[in-house]
Amino acid sequence: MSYFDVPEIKFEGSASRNPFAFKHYNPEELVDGKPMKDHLRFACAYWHTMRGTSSDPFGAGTALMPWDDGSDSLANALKRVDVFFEFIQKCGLDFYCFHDRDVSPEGRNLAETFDNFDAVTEKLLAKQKETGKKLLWGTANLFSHPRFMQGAGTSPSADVFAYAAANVKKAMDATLKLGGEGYVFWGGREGYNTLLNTDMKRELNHLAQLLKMAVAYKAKIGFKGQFYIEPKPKEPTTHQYDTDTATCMNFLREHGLLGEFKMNIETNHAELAQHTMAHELAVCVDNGILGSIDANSGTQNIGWDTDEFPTNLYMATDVMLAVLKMGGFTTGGLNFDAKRRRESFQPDDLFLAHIAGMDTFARALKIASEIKKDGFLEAFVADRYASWNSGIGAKIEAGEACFDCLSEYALKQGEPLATVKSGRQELLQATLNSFIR
Ligand code: XLS
Ligand code: NI
Ligand code: NI
Repeated sequence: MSYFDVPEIKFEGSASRNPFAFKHYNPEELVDGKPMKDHLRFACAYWHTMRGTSSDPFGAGTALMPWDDGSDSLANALKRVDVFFEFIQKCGLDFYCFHDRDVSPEGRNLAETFDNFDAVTEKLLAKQKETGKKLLWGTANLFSHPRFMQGAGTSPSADVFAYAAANVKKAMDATLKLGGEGYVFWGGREGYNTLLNTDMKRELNHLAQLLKMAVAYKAKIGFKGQFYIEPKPKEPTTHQYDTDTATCMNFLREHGLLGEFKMNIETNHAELAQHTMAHELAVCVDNGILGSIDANSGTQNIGWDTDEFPTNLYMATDVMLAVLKMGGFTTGGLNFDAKRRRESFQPDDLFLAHIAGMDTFARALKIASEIKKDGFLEAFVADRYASWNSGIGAKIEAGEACFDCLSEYALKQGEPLATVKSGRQELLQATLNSFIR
Protein backbone atom coordinates (compact mmCIF):
# COMPACT_ATOMS: atom_id res chain seq x y z
CA MET A 1 0.00 0.00 0.00
CA SER A 2 1.45 3.35 -1.00
CA TYR A 3 0.02 6.71 -0.04
CA PHE A 4 2.30 8.99 -2.02
CA ASP A 5 2.79 8.82 -5.75
CA VAL A 6 6.37 10.00 -5.29
CA PRO A 7 9.60 8.01 -5.63
CA GLU A 8 12.25 7.74 -2.96
CA ILE A 9 14.17 11.03 -2.99
CA LYS A 10 17.77 10.57 -4.14
CA PHE A 11 20.77 12.86 -4.45
CA GLU A 12 21.31 13.95 -8.06
CA GLY A 13 23.71 16.86 -7.65
CA SER A 14 23.39 20.60 -8.20
CA ALA A 15 22.85 20.35 -11.95
CA SER A 16 19.66 18.32 -11.54
CA ARG A 17 16.32 19.99 -12.30
CA ASN A 18 14.30 17.05 -10.98
CA PRO A 19 12.08 18.56 -8.28
CA PHE A 20 11.93 15.21 -6.48
CA ALA A 21 15.69 14.93 -5.99
CA PHE A 22 18.24 16.40 -3.62
CA LYS A 23 20.61 18.86 -5.26
CA HIS A 24 22.87 19.26 -2.20
CA TYR A 25 21.86 16.80 0.51
CA ASN A 26 23.94 13.69 -0.02
CA PRO A 27 23.47 11.79 3.26
CA GLU A 28 26.66 9.72 3.22
CA GLU A 29 28.95 12.43 1.80
CA LEU A 30 31.64 13.34 4.30
CA VAL A 31 32.01 16.89 5.53
CA ASP A 32 34.96 17.26 7.90
CA GLY A 33 35.14 13.48 8.10
CA LYS A 34 31.52 13.03 9.19
CA PRO A 35 28.54 12.04 6.99
CA MET A 36 26.18 14.90 6.25
CA LYS A 37 23.28 13.02 7.77
CA ASP A 38 25.10 12.86 11.11
CA HIS A 39 25.86 16.56 11.05
CA LEU A 40 22.31 17.54 10.20
CA ARG A 41 20.15 14.92 11.94
CA PHE A 42 16.99 15.98 10.09
CA ALA A 43 13.70 15.40 11.84
CA CYS A 44 10.11 15.61 10.65
CA ALA A 45 7.44 17.25 12.81
CA TYR A 46 4.42 14.97 13.06
CA TRP A 47 2.12 17.88 13.90
CA HIS A 48 2.71 19.88 10.75
CA THR A 49 3.21 16.95 8.40
CA MET A 50 0.30 14.75 9.46
CA ARG A 51 -2.06 17.11 11.28
CA GLY A 52 -1.55 20.45 9.55
CA THR A 53 -4.66 21.17 7.52
CA SER A 54 -3.42 24.57 6.29
CA SER A 55 -6.45 26.37 7.69
CA ASP A 56 -6.06 30.01 8.71
CA PRO A 57 -8.32 32.44 10.61
CA PHE A 58 -9.95 33.42 7.31
CA GLY A 59 -10.46 30.07 5.69
CA ALA A 60 -10.79 26.32 5.95
CA GLY A 61 -8.01 23.82 5.54
CA THR A 62 -6.79 23.33 2.01
CA ALA A 63 -4.35 20.43 2.44
CA LEU A 64 -5.37 17.34 0.52
CA MET A 65 -4.95 14.29 2.73
CA PRO A 66 -6.66 11.47 0.86
CA TRP A 67 -5.57 8.93 3.49
CA ASP A 68 -7.29 10.79 6.34
CA ASP A 69 -11.02 10.27 6.97
CA GLY A 70 -11.14 13.49 8.98
CA SER A 71 -12.34 11.70 12.12
CA ASP A 72 -10.79 11.58 15.56
CA SER A 73 -10.94 7.79 15.62
CA LEU A 74 -8.14 5.56 16.80
CA ALA A 75 -8.26 3.70 13.48
CA ASN A 76 -7.58 6.94 11.62
CA ALA A 77 -4.72 7.75 14.01
CA LEU A 78 -3.18 4.33 13.42
CA LYS A 79 -3.46 4.72 9.66
CA ARG A 80 -1.64 8.06 9.82
CA VAL A 81 1.37 6.26 11.32
CA ASP A 82 1.70 4.20 8.14
CA VAL A 83 1.41 7.30 5.99
CA PHE A 84 3.95 9.17 8.10
CA PHE A 85 6.55 6.43 7.98
CA GLU A 86 6.17 6.09 4.23
CA PHE A 87 6.75 9.83 4.01
CA ILE A 88 9.87 10.04 6.19
CA GLN A 89 11.31 6.96 4.57
CA LYS A 90 10.87 8.24 1.03
CA CYS A 91 12.08 11.70 2.03
CA GLY A 92 15.21 10.43 3.79
CA LEU A 93 14.36 12.02 7.16
CA ASP A 94 16.11 9.97 9.83
CA PHE A 95 14.26 11.33 12.89
CA TYR A 96 10.84 12.58 13.90
CA CYS A 97 9.25 14.56 16.74
CA PHE A 98 5.71 14.49 18.09
CA HIS A 99 3.28 15.75 20.72
CA ASP A 100 1.09 13.14 22.40
CA ARG A 101 -2.07 14.59 20.84
CA ASP A 102 -0.62 14.72 17.32
CA VAL A 103 -0.43 10.97 17.20
CA SER A 104 -3.45 9.85 19.24
CA PRO A 105 -6.89 11.28 20.05
CA GLU A 106 -8.40 12.36 23.36
CA GLY A 107 -10.64 9.71 24.87
CA ARG A 108 -13.80 10.19 26.97
CA ASN A 109 -11.61 10.41 30.06
CA LEU A 110 -7.90 10.47 30.88
CA ALA A 111 -7.62 6.69 31.20
CA GLU A 112 -9.07 6.24 27.71
CA THR A 113 -6.79 8.97 26.37
CA PHE A 114 -3.82 7.07 27.77
CA ASP A 115 -5.08 3.82 26.23
CA ASN A 116 -5.32 5.49 22.82
CA PHE A 117 -1.81 6.83 23.23
CA ASP A 118 -0.47 3.40 24.19
CA ALA A 119 -2.06 1.82 21.13
CA VAL A 120 -0.47 4.35 18.79
CA THR A 121 2.96 4.35 20.43
CA GLU A 122 3.01 0.54 20.10
CA LYS A 123 2.58 1.02 16.38
CA LEU A 124 5.19 3.80 16.28
CA LEU A 125 7.62 1.46 18.00
CA ALA A 126 6.95 -1.32 15.52
CA LYS A 127 7.41 1.10 12.60
CA GLN A 128 10.68 2.43 14.07
CA LYS A 129 11.99 -1.13 14.31
CA GLU A 130 10.90 -1.89 10.77
CA THR A 131 12.45 1.25 9.23
CA GLY A 132 15.33 2.22 11.55
CA LYS A 133 13.84 5.70 12.02
CA LYS A 134 14.36 7.34 15.41
CA LEU A 135 12.53 9.68 17.74
CA LEU A 136 14.49 12.93 18.19
CA TRP A 137 12.15 14.15 20.91
CA GLY A 138 8.70 13.78 22.30
CA THR A 139 6.47 16.26 24.10
CA ALA A 140 2.99 16.74 25.53
CA ASN A 141 0.45 19.08 23.99
CA LEU A 142 -0.66 21.16 26.98
CA PHE A 143 -2.21 23.99 24.98
CA SER A 144 -4.85 22.83 22.47
CA HIS A 145 -7.63 21.50 24.69
CA PRO A 146 -9.93 24.11 26.29
CA ARG A 147 -8.94 22.86 29.76
CA PHE A 148 -5.54 24.46 29.12
CA MET A 149 -6.95 27.82 28.01
CA GLN A 150 -5.34 29.58 30.99
CA GLY A 151 -2.15 27.58 30.97
CA ALA A 152 -1.06 24.13 32.17
CA GLY A 153 1.86 24.34 34.59
CA THR A 154 0.86 27.96 35.20
CA SER A 155 -2.92 27.51 35.24
CA PRO A 156 -4.71 29.21 38.13
CA SER A 157 -6.43 25.84 38.66
CA ALA A 158 -4.47 23.26 40.67
CA ASP A 159 -6.59 20.52 39.09
CA VAL A 160 -5.48 21.59 35.62
CA PHE A 161 -1.86 21.55 36.84
CA ALA A 162 -2.30 17.97 38.09
CA TYR A 163 -3.89 16.95 34.79
CA ALA A 164 -0.99 18.51 32.89
CA ALA A 165 1.54 16.71 35.09
CA ALA A 166 -0.19 13.40 34.41
CA ASN A 167 0.15 14.03 30.69
CA VAL A 168 3.83 14.99 30.94
CA LYS A 169 4.47 11.79 32.89
CA LYS A 170 2.71 9.75 30.23
CA ALA A 171 4.51 11.51 27.36
CA MET A 172 7.85 10.91 29.10
CA ASP A 173 6.98 7.23 29.47
CA ALA A 174 6.21 7.08 25.76
CA THR A 175 9.42 8.91 24.82
CA LEU A 176 11.42 6.44 26.90
CA LYS A 177 9.60 3.49 25.32
CA LEU A 178 10.39 4.82 21.84
CA GLY A 179 14.06 5.42 22.63
CA GLY A 180 13.61 9.18 22.20
CA GLU A 181 16.83 11.19 22.49
CA GLY A 182 15.16 14.17 24.07
CA TYR A 183 12.02 15.64 25.59
CA VAL A 184 10.85 19.20 24.90
CA PHE A 185 9.04 21.66 27.11
CA TRP A 186 7.63 24.39 24.93
CA GLY A 187 5.64 26.92 26.96
CA GLY A 188 2.31 26.45 25.20
CA ARG A 189 -0.01 28.79 27.10
CA GLU A 190 2.41 29.34 29.98
CA GLY A 191 2.21 33.11 30.09
CA TYR A 192 -0.44 35.77 30.52
CA ASN A 193 -2.69 38.02 28.53
CA THR A 194 -3.16 40.62 31.26
CA LEU A 195 -1.45 41.13 34.59
CA LEU A 196 -4.79 42.37 36.01
CA ASN A 197 -5.82 38.76 36.64
CA THR A 198 -2.38 37.16 37.02
CA ASP A 199 -0.17 36.29 39.97
CA MET A 200 3.02 35.99 37.93
CA LYS A 201 5.24 35.09 40.87
CA ARG A 202 3.00 32.21 41.90
CA GLU A 203 2.58 30.96 38.33
CA LEU A 204 6.35 30.88 37.76
CA ASN A 205 6.88 28.98 40.98
CA HIS A 206 4.30 26.44 39.83
CA LEU A 207 6.07 26.06 36.50
CA ALA A 208 9.32 25.39 38.37
CA GLN A 209 7.53 22.74 40.44
CA LEU A 210 6.38 21.00 37.26
CA LEU A 211 9.92 20.96 35.88
CA LYS A 212 11.35 19.72 39.19
CA MET A 213 8.86 16.86 39.21
CA ALA A 214 9.82 16.03 35.63
CA VAL A 215 13.51 15.92 36.62
CA ALA A 216 12.69 13.61 39.55
CA TYR A 217 10.55 11.38 37.36
CA LYS A 218 13.25 11.24 34.71
CA ALA A 219 15.67 9.79 37.25
CA LYS A 220 13.01 7.42 38.56
CA ILE A 221 12.28 5.81 35.19
CA GLY A 222 15.88 5.97 33.99
CA PHE A 223 15.21 8.22 31.00
CA LYS A 224 18.64 9.22 29.72
CA GLY A 225 17.45 11.63 27.02
CA GLN A 226 18.04 15.38 27.15
CA PHE A 227 15.44 17.81 28.50
CA TYR A 228 14.99 20.96 26.42
CA ILE A 229 13.18 24.24 26.93
CA GLU A 230 11.97 25.89 23.73
CA PRO A 231 11.89 29.68 24.20
CA LYS A 232 9.20 31.83 22.58
CA PRO A 233 8.23 35.40 23.52
CA LYS A 234 4.59 35.64 22.47
CA GLU A 235 1.78 33.72 20.78
CA PRO A 236 -0.48 32.23 21.93
CA THR A 237 -0.28 34.40 25.05
CA THR A 238 0.65 38.08 24.91
CA HIS A 239 3.64 37.41 27.13
CA GLN A 240 5.12 33.91 27.18
CA TYR A 241 7.21 33.21 30.27
CA ASP A 242 9.95 31.40 28.28
CA THR A 243 10.62 34.58 26.28
CA ASP A 244 14.16 33.91 25.11
CA THR A 245 17.27 31.96 26.05
CA ALA A 246 18.54 34.50 28.57
CA THR A 247 15.15 34.59 30.31
CA CYS A 248 14.91 30.79 30.41
CA MET A 249 18.44 30.50 31.76
CA ASN A 250 17.70 32.91 34.57
CA PHE A 251 14.53 31.00 35.46
CA LEU A 252 16.38 27.67 35.48
CA ARG A 253 19.21 29.15 37.52
CA GLU A 254 16.79 30.64 40.06
CA HIS A 255 15.22 27.24 40.62
CA GLY A 256 18.43 25.20 40.63
CA LEU A 257 17.55 23.50 37.33
CA LEU A 258 20.26 24.85 35.03
CA GLY A 259 22.23 21.62 34.68
CA GLU A 260 19.11 19.64 33.79
CA PHE A 261 18.04 21.47 30.64
CA LYS A 262 19.39 22.61 27.32
CA MET A 263 17.58 24.77 24.76
CA ASN A 264 15.65 23.88 21.66
CA ILE A 265 15.97 27.05 19.60
CA GLU A 266 13.45 27.88 16.89
CA THR A 267 14.30 30.47 14.26
CA ASN A 268 10.85 32.00 14.11
CA HIS A 269 10.73 32.35 17.90
CA ALA A 270 14.14 34.04 17.98
CA GLU A 271 12.83 36.53 15.43
CA LEU A 272 9.64 37.16 17.42
CA ALA A 273 11.86 37.93 20.43
CA GLN A 274 13.46 40.69 18.31
CA HIS A 275 16.70 38.73 18.20
CA THR A 276 18.41 37.04 15.31
CA MET A 277 18.72 33.26 15.26
CA ALA A 278 22.50 33.80 15.43
CA HIS A 279 22.09 35.73 18.69
CA GLU A 280 20.01 33.05 20.38
CA LEU A 281 22.39 30.32 19.23
CA ALA A 282 25.42 32.30 20.41
CA VAL A 283 23.92 32.75 23.88
CA CYS A 284 23.33 28.99 23.98
CA VAL A 285 26.76 27.99 22.67
CA ASP A 286 28.54 30.40 25.03
CA ASN A 287 26.76 28.74 27.95
CA GLY A 288 27.02 25.16 26.74
CA ILE A 289 23.26 24.74 26.47
CA LEU A 290 22.55 24.46 22.75
CA GLY A 291 20.62 21.22 22.50
CA SER A 292 18.46 21.11 19.41
CA ILE A 293 17.01 23.33 16.71
CA ASP A 294 13.53 23.84 15.29
CA ALA A 295 14.52 24.72 11.77
CA ASN A 296 12.02 27.06 10.20
CA SER A 297 11.77 30.69 9.30
CA GLY A 298 9.45 33.62 9.87
CA THR A 299 8.61 36.43 7.55
CA GLN A 300 10.55 39.52 8.58
CA ASN A 301 7.63 41.89 8.27
CA ILE A 302 5.05 39.70 9.99
CA GLY A 303 4.72 39.58 13.78
CA TRP A 304 3.67 36.00 14.31
CA ASP A 305 4.88 32.42 14.04
CA THR A 306 4.51 31.63 10.34
CA ASP A 307 6.65 28.49 10.59
CA GLU A 308 7.89 28.60 7.01
CA PHE A 309 10.29 26.08 5.60
CA PRO A 310 13.82 27.46 5.89
CA THR A 311 15.28 28.41 2.51
CA ASN A 312 17.43 31.40 3.44
CA LEU A 313 21.06 30.34 2.94
CA TYR A 314 22.47 33.16 5.06
CA MET A 315 20.33 32.25 8.05
CA ALA A 316 21.04 28.53 7.61
CA THR A 317 24.77 29.30 7.41
CA ASP A 318 24.54 31.18 10.72
CA VAL A 319 22.87 28.12 12.22
CA MET A 320 25.46 25.69 10.94
CA LEU A 321 28.33 27.93 12.06
CA ALA A 322 26.90 27.75 15.60
CA VAL A 323 26.38 23.98 15.39
CA LEU A 324 29.97 23.45 14.19
CA LYS A 325 31.25 25.81 16.85
CA MET A 326 29.75 23.65 19.59
CA GLY A 327 31.27 20.56 17.98
CA GLY A 328 28.05 19.22 16.42
CA PHE A 329 24.78 17.90 17.77
CA THR A 330 24.78 15.17 20.39
CA THR A 331 21.14 14.41 21.24
CA GLY A 332 19.69 17.20 19.11
CA GLY A 333 19.11 17.78 15.44
CA LEU A 334 17.35 19.95 12.88
CA ASN A 335 13.62 19.47 13.30
CA PHE A 336 11.50 20.98 10.54
CA ASP A 337 8.92 22.64 12.76
CA ALA A 338 7.60 24.09 9.53
CA LYS A 339 4.47 24.07 7.45
CA ARG A 340 4.02 24.55 3.77
CA ARG A 341 2.03 27.58 2.68
CA ARG A 342 -1.75 27.24 2.48
CA GLU A 343 -1.53 27.48 -1.29
CA SER A 344 0.80 24.47 -1.47
CA PHE A 345 -2.04 22.05 -0.85
CA GLN A 346 -1.03 18.92 -2.77
CA PRO A 347 0.37 15.89 -0.93
CA ASP A 348 3.59 16.03 -2.95
CA ASP A 349 4.17 19.57 -1.62
CA LEU A 350 5.13 17.88 1.66
CA PHE A 351 8.10 16.41 -0.20
CA LEU A 352 9.02 19.57 -2.06
CA ALA A 353 8.94 21.60 1.16
CA HIS A 354 11.20 19.21 3.03
CA ILE A 355 13.59 18.87 0.07
CA ALA A 356 13.88 22.67 0.00
CA GLY A 357 14.75 22.78 3.70
CA MET A 358 17.14 19.83 3.58
CA ASP A 359 19.02 21.14 0.56
CA THR A 360 19.30 24.57 2.15
CA PHE A 361 20.89 23.14 5.30
CA ALA A 362 23.13 20.76 3.35
CA ARG A 363 24.54 23.72 1.43
CA ALA A 364 24.80 25.74 4.62
CA LEU A 365 26.75 22.92 6.27
CA LYS A 366 29.31 22.91 3.46
CA ILE A 367 29.57 26.71 3.46
CA ALA A 368 29.94 26.87 7.25
CA SER A 369 32.59 24.18 7.17
CA GLU A 370 34.56 26.17 4.55
CA ILE A 371 34.25 29.36 6.59
CA LYS A 372 35.45 27.54 9.67
CA LYS A 373 38.40 26.01 7.84
CA ASP A 374 39.37 29.36 6.35
CA GLY A 375 39.35 30.84 9.83
CA PHE A 376 38.98 34.50 8.74
CA LEU A 377 36.20 35.24 11.23
CA GLU A 378 37.97 33.65 14.18
CA ALA A 379 41.25 35.35 13.26
CA PHE A 380 39.55 38.73 13.00
CA VAL A 381 37.78 38.40 16.33
CA ALA A 382 40.91 37.12 18.07
CA ASP A 383 42.88 40.09 16.74
CA ARG A 384 40.12 42.52 17.75
CA TYR A 385 40.50 41.50 21.38
CA ALA A 386 44.29 41.13 21.35
CA SER A 387 44.75 43.96 23.88
CA TRP A 388 43.32 41.62 26.53
CA ASN A 389 46.02 39.00 26.06
CA SER A 390 48.77 40.79 27.95
CA GLY A 391 49.50 43.89 29.99
CA ILE A 392 46.60 45.80 31.51
CA GLY A 393 43.98 43.72 29.63
CA ALA A 394 45.26 40.43 31.03
CA LYS A 395 45.34 41.98 34.49
CA ILE A 396 41.66 43.05 34.26
CA GLU A 397 40.57 39.66 32.93
CA ALA A 398 42.39 37.95 35.78
CA GLY A 399 40.49 40.09 38.26
CA GLU A 400 43.71 41.70 39.48
CA ALA A 401 42.84 45.29 38.58
CA CYS A 402 40.99 47.93 40.61
CA PHE A 403 39.72 51.46 39.94
CA ASP A 404 42.76 53.05 41.57
CA CYS A 405 45.27 51.20 39.41
CA LEU A 406 43.21 51.70 36.22
CA SER A 407 42.91 55.39 36.93
CA GLU A 408 46.67 55.62 37.40
CA TYR A 409 47.15 53.68 34.14
CA ALA A 410 44.74 55.87 32.16
CA LEU A 411 46.30 59.09 33.41
CA LYS A 412 49.72 57.89 32.35
CA GLN A 413 48.58 56.33 29.05
CA GLY A 414 46.62 59.31 27.76
CA GLU A 415 44.02 59.24 24.95
CA PRO A 416 43.20 55.59 23.95
CA LEU A 417 41.49 56.46 20.65
CA ALA A 418 44.64 55.61 18.73
CA THR A 419 44.34 51.97 19.89
CA VAL A 420 40.79 51.55 18.51
CA LYS A 421 40.68 49.64 15.23
CA SER A 422 37.93 49.52 12.62
CA GLY A 423 35.16 46.95 13.19
CA ARG A 424 35.25 46.14 9.45
CA GLN A 425 31.66 44.87 9.40
CA GLU A 426 31.27 45.44 5.66
CA LEU A 427 34.52 43.65 4.87
CA LEU A 428 33.45 40.66 6.98
CA GLN A 429 30.00 40.57 5.36
CA ALA A 430 31.54 40.71 1.89
CA THR A 431 34.05 37.99 2.75
CA LEU A 432 31.27 35.80 4.14
CA ASN A 433 29.30 36.40 0.93
CA SER A 434 32.17 35.03 -1.12
CA PHE A 435 31.71 31.65 0.61
CA ILE A 436 28.00 31.47 -0.26
CA ARG A 437 28.04 29.81 -3.62
C1 XLS B 1 5.13 26.37 18.76
C2 XLS B 1 6.25 25.49 19.01
C3 XLS B 1 5.90 24.03 19.11
C4 XLS B 1 7.01 23.27 19.77
C5 XLS B 1 6.63 21.94 20.29
O1 XLS B 1 5.29 27.53 18.43
O2 XLS B 1 7.23 25.71 18.06
O3 XLS B 1 5.59 23.51 17.86
O4 XLS B 1 8.09 23.11 18.90
O5 XLS B 1 5.64 22.01 21.24
NI1 NI C 1 8.96 24.58 17.75
NI1 NI D 1 6.92 27.73 16.79
